[in-house]
Amino acid sequence: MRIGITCYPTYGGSGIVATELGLELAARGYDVHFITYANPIRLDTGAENIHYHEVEVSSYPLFQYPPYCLALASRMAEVADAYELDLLHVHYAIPHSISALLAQQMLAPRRRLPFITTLHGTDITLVGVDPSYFPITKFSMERSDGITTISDYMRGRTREVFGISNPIRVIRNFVNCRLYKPPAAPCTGEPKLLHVSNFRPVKRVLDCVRILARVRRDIPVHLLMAGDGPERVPAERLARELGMSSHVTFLGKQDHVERLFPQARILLMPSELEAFGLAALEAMACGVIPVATNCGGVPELIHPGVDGFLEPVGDVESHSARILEVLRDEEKYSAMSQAARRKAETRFDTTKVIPEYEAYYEEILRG
Ligand code: GMT
Repeated sequence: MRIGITCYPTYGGSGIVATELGLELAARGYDVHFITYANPIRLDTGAENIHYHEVEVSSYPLFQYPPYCLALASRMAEVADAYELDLLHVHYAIPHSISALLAQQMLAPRRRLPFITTLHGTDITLVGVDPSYFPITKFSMERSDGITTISDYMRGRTREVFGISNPIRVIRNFVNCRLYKPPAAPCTGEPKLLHVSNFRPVKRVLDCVRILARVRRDIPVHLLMAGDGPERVPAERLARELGMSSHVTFLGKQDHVERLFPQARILLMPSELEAFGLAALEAMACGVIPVATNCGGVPELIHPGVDGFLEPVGDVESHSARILEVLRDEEKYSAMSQAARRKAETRFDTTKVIPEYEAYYEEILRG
């Protein structure tokens, strides 16, 4: 099967899922064509059946906003034609879904080119509901040949907010448990807390610094902050104000987070909303206990008190209390860490989830 994949190639959960999916499919013998504006991170294998087609958006003085959506549609149609793609799979609805629809229509006189839209989170919960994007997002979903979401929560929100009646398949995010694994030897030194995100306001990055300050009143810990985005400077400022600067390291964007997770004891995910919470799953695969918020699709991943914690959004005290609880009780830590790894392996490993995508592709191709 020949598949065209489009995503945001920069740092972010949807791009990571799309790239890892492409790599896994290629490893299973599919011909995978990434059609994106930059080479997706983590796409560094050099495998023969992985192709990358850059979308170039030329500018012109008349264009205050260069029409990326149109350049993408043209490139999709061109690549689909030249490489005889069987289907397009776009990640994050806006604007990828509408570009796929245009590409499909361009090819329609000659042949069928179905496309699947995978909804990841803010494309529905934040950006898609903005009045300027709502009608086109709804339209593109209604015209998709298949829709998948990454959690039951996302399926419910999509139906509720957009009122679409198309079937929506839930295919959860996944992790490669051979790559993401616990450290060979136990971590030494000050226990490390880790936060991984795009530092957008929805991630509540400042809460991580507040949690660090609270936990350090009882136990010496160090905070690693991986990623970058609009909340980084405010977080650095808050760390200075709270006297925490020497206890936090801002690592910036990281290409190989699988090397980072095993250094940590706890993952902090204090988000306002998460449609799934991929970083929590990656942490669990490495035996790192996630202390997350009880929001969106996260309860579908974390069983509180068993393989992680779910606390109220913004409740720094309760997040800190949970961290102290497990860092003070090695037996409890170890039991939860093993349970986290076990869940990642038994429910969310690539070997379990990728076949769901393969079966879905077959269904869509059969029409
Ligand atoms: O978290 C973000 O803002 C980035 C966004 C993305 O599309 O890159 O992440 C969403 O997709 C991830 C992968 O499916 C999910 O694990 C995240 O929970 C989801 N983020 C939100 O819903 C805020």
